[in-house]
Amino acid sequence: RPQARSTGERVLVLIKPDAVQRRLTGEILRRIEAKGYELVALRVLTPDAATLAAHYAEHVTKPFYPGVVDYMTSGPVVAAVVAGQRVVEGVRSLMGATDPTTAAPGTIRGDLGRDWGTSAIQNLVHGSDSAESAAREIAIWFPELT
Ligand code: RTP
Ligand code: MG
Repeated sequence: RPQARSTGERVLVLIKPDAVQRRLTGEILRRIEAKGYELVALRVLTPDAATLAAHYAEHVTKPFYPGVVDYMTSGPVVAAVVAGQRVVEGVRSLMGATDPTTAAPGTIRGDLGRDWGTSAIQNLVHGSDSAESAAREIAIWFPELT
């Protein structure tokens, strides 16, 4: 069967429900590929509460977490494993700041984000924030890769 070629650093990317609904999947993957990163795995699914609780373990007790669950279960997401040199930092840089209203122009969130005024920040994408987070998150979304 086909094998992922990639060696080296990997990151988990989620294209969140607002981005999928707004037909931004191609544009977001285009930016990731244009930067030179390699797509290693790709899946479309609507996350369940257990998957989100594992993924957002550091946030489950925060006041905004119920809004995150409503947001993230509102429709399908695209989950991807992306590889490349210093890809964790690189994808964070491509995404921009958490809140699209302050994310810099030129970033995914800065260029494409909208302020919906909802209970969770709807910011189009997720990218793991460290190599350790990436390994943990890839095991959640792509158990077959680990
Ligand atoms: P992500 O984990 O999704 O890549 O985003 P991030 O690191 O930039 O932000 P983080 O602090 O990890 O927050 C995770 C996600 O929770 C939602 N959020 N809402 N105050 C709020 O309403 C609030 N704060 C965070 C966002 O969807 C954020 O991406
Ligand atoms: Mg985060």
